[in-house]
Amino acid sequence: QQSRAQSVAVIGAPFSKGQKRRGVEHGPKFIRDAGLLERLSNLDCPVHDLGDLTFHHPEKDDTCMQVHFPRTVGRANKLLAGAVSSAVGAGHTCVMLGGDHSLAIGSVEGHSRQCPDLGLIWVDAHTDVNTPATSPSGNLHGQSVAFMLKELQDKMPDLPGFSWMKPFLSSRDLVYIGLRDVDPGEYYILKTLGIQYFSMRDIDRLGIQRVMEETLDHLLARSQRPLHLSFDIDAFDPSLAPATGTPVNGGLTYREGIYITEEIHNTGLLSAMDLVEVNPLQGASRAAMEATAALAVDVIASSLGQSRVGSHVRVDEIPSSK
Ligand code: HAR
Ligand code: MN
Ligand code: MN
Ligand code: MN
Repeated sequence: QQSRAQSVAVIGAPFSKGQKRRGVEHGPKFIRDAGLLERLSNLDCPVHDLGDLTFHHPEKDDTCMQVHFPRTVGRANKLLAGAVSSAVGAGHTCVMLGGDHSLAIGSVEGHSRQCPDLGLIWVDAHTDVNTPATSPSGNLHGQSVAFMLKELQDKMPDLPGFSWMKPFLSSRDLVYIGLRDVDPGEYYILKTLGIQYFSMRDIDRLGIQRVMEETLDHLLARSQRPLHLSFDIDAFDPSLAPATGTPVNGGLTYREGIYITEEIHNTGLLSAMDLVEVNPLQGASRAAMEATAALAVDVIASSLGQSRVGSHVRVDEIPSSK
């Protein structure tokens, strides 16, 4: 286990126009209120809270090729990409608090400006790889990965709001974990591009230890490279993470989720991460909402080195009783 005392930057992205449910824009505030900064201050790395981004929404943003709010989502991601790129360029491990998962477009793009060879680990119930033409909903949070993949370039229309970016990721540089709700078009894309994925069924068969071994082997066997973790809280079972927009039964246990982040931390290569889709208004009760936010804090802290055995604050002797 490496323990570089890499500094951390936290960026809040209160944004919800990648989907239709209100409330996910409050994610950053609820994750902070659940004690994120305090928890990170217990790790051995300096933490910089860069605050929340301010998104300016265009007045008129008509649906285009069935895609909702393309200009709003495109513009927000352009802003976020710049912020993530600066944070990573300044040497920080960047933590982006969403917001909905369309924000990964900007977060991963900004990261890749500094680290063009990054590998992406997408932990989610969903693949979020619909193109505008395969999307059943028109929601951009279900299409984020399609904007990134070079192999899908000729399937992607030129949408207003997205002229600032072009695809930057190869399908071999991506691994999915936790899948259990994949649309027909998405399954076709997974298979034809040969994307590495571990569904919940695969986790049942192989166990999470083997899944992480194969995930890291797939991304790191040829060479060490920076990692981006994009963690959708709906990867967890809804009993653990009820406050999210599109819960799907049969998700990750607490221990599976934390094992994933511990293994990623232990590579010493985590360079940026997203924690998205915490929607406090979707929780049935205050307790449900707070449990989801607390889980998000655990995922982030564990990704950054909080360990289940000991912590980074070292004790060198047992104080004498005399
Ligand atoms: N696949 C569906 C769509 O494209 C639903 C995906 C959205 N839900 C998410 N993404 N939270 O991970 O609309
Ligand atoms: Mn460590
Ligand atoms: Mn998602
Ligand atoms: Mn999801």
